[in-house]
Amino acid sequence: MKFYASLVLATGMAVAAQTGSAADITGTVTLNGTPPAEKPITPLKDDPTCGKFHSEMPTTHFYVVGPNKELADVVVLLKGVTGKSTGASAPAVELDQKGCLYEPQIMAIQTSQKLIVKNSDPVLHNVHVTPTVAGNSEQNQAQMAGAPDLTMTFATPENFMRFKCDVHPWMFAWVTVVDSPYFAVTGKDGTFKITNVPPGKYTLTALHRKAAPTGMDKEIEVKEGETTKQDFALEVK
Ligand SMILES: [Cu+2]
Repeated sequence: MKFYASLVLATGMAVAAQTGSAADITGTVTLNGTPPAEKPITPLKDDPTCGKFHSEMPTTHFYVVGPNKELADVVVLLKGVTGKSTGASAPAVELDQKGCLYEPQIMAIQTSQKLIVKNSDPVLHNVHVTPTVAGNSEQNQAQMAGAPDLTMTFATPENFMRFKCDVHPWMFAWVTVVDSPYFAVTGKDGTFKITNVPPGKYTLTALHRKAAPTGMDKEIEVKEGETTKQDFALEVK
């Protein structure tokens, strides 16, 4: 009985130590300057099939900016942290094709994490992945209406790996592959939260396809059990 009690105590302490050591990184990304007007996707609106899915003229979404300059679609990650992926056991994530557009257009996954590519449209799409980093292979697969989901994984970190559709030349998505679970993508409020980061010094990078395609770096230190706050102010390019 005594032995059992001490085991429970030991386990409890181990859990407490674990939750106490790792910490979160949070912040907000804002955009300075006025972004250029988004471009109308006229070929989509004019397409006899896909055009029907859009009552208004669809546009690009290069800069998704909130009322207080909050910037969405920014991938924030710990630069150079590799070999820490938990992707093989992490839940799968989805990339959909809807209204002849990829949804979402910006996302991030871990290496070895399953990416499920869906076709929610009653039309044929052709999913064409064009990696630029050795280790990630090009993929080119037709996906009929109602066809089963495609499942993909990527082995190597890559920023903004491009997905295109060979049937609809306006369809793009950019998927960033990270070799750790330490990343987040900002939502419409511009905020991000990276959780359970082991204490240490890191370079935190904010990547935006237009404003910071190669990333804006900030040197940070994560301290045990203490939330690290780091904002980014990107500039229109
Ligand atoms: Cu398509």
